Amino acid sequence: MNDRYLRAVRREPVDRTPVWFMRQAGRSLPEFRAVRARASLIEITRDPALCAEVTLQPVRRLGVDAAILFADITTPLAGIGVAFDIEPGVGPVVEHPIASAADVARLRSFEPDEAVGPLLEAIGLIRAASPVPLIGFAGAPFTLACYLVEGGPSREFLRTKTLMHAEPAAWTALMDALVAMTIRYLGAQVAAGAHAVQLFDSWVGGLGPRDYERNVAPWMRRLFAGLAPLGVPTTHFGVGTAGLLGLQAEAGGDVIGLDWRIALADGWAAVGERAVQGNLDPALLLGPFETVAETACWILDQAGGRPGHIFNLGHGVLPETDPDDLCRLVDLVHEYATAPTPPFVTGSTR
Ligand code: 1CP
Repeated sequence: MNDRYLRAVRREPVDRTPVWFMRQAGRSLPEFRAVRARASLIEITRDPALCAEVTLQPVRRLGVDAAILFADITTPLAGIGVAFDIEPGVGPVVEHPIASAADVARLRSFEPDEAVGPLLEAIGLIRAASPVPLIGFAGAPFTLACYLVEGGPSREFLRTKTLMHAEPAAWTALMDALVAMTIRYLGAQVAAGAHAVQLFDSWVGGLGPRDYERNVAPWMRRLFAGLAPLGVPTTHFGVGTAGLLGLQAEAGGDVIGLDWRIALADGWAAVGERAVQGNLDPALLLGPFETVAETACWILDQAGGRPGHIFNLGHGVLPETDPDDLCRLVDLVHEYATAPTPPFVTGSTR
């Protein structure tokens, strides 16, 4: 197996910088769209062979160094008794949003085999067939809470923030339930064969550092402590988190995800002795490839061949992205010389 990804996560030297893309399965791939024409996202996650197939599609086409399990962050929620649907063009919509401690008290405990049996079976199939490591994943508790409390996608997360501040007991109970669910969910993914796991805290950048430290970091700490016995590397990812990186790193994760709003060298300095993942703006892939190439080199220059850089976008692949450009980007990252260079100064160009 190509273990570049796992080596970089452990900050060991690599022959080439590993690269994979968040949301690489689905979205921009025509072969995914062909599957999606006959099966919904939820149906795919309940069909082991189909789920394995769409997970491996980008590995075959793009030549990336890791696979990410095809599922959604909302996938485990049915297992704690949350009724939701994924609406085309919208995203996850929860039938009865959580508004009180009584709503939280109605959540059930998560039984992996019952809740996501076919998905766990898919992991076994992927593990047997994949030439690269498989990354399992889950939504982080704050980001899941955003969907559960808002009832669907939101920009400001006002209900979520209000619950956090006005109903601290409900917030505590909700975080507690989501941490417990996520430890069991990721534990089952690892037992089924996932080589590493990533927590997507996609919306946590909406919080200020004080709120993060008080109302999210303790739960992330507890979550990472609960994952430690699994013995697999963990990635802690967020968007818009330039002001939170130090706190996120302190909360946990072998790898910290960086988005494009901070230069990679500055983000790396903020997280200290960790591996980092990132951080090309996915929007660049909608423009000329020259700009993608130039910016990718700028990012790789900042990593400067230091062990522990996993190349990725700063957030997910956009649906309009041309898969051929993703192939070219993978080749560029792999062909880039990774010999260590003198310390990088932000702003230098190649
Ligand atoms: O694309 C892949 O690699 C496949 C696996 C995958 C992953 C890793 C899907 C399938 N969803 C996710 C994670 C996910 N889902 C995140 C975290 C990563 C990120 O920030 O992008 C988040 C926030 C979601 C929630 C979600 N699911 C949204 C966003 C809505 C919002 O709040 O703006 C949407 C549109 C979905 C639906 C969804 N999930 C996945 C697919 C392929 C789709 C499209 C719908 C469909 O095909 O039915």
